[in-house]
Amino acid sequence: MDKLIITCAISGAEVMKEHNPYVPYTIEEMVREATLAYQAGASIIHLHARYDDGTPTQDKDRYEAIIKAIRQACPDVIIQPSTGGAVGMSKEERMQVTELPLEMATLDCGTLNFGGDEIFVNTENDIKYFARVMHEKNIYPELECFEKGHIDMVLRLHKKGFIHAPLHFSFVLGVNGGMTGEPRDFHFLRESIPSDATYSVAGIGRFEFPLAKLSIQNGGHVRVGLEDNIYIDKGVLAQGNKALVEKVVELARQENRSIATPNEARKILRMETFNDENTL
Ligand code: KMH
Ligand code: ZN
Repeated sequence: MDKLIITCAISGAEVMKEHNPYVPYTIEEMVREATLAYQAGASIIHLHARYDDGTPTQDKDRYEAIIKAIRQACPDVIIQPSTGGAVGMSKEERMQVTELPLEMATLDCGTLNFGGDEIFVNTENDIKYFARVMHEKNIYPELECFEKGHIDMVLRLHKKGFIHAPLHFSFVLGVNGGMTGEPRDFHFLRESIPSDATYSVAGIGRFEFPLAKLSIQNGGHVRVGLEDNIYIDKGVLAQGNKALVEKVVELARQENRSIATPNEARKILRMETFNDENTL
């Protein structure tokens, strides 16, 4: 089994300090959360930029400042900005970040309800557009799938030449409007992707750690972080992203799975051709 790649989704676009005071807004807070997560074992930092008051933004200058500051503290970490942004942003707004020289970014692979009246819109043409821009700019796409139909979309667009290998999926399970994160959901998705594809699992809320354990046991990779879950235990707030990463490292230790460094993660994900020019 490959070593375990831990992604930490440190900030998100919807979770606020009112939910957990460790959610980072300022550049200094972003660096603190990223560095502690990296030191704990995360090799990929999934990043949503915020302004100092917590407002989510896809502004490329803000991303650039955050990425440069994180890179200074953690020189080899893989930084994966979001092209999903926050619900309601236009695709042009979301794509601004890809004007930067990026090694990796998310590519959201379908539309879904996102709680209450919110809809996270990713039409087929949007996905083709995001995939084309990222391919032209040599940005490695992490294929975010919130339900099985999104995997089918990836496989169809891959066959038609819009999405290119290597295929690395992220199953984001437990969004209020997407697929839940029960073991049968995990197995269904895992069995739905090509055998040479890689995958990571992000369980939302209470699904975070049970899914992390299943993925560790089955050879998948894991995403945790305050974007997905603010609790370390039922009703107990996590004291930052570090605590969530540490809990996954302990689960991996129990399952005899060692943790990948960023460079090992690059090899496992077949990213070698993506990382030469694309780092700030
Ligand atoms: N904030 C969500 C609406 C991504 O990062 O690409 C979308 C999201 C997905 O978080
Ligand atoms: Zn995200």
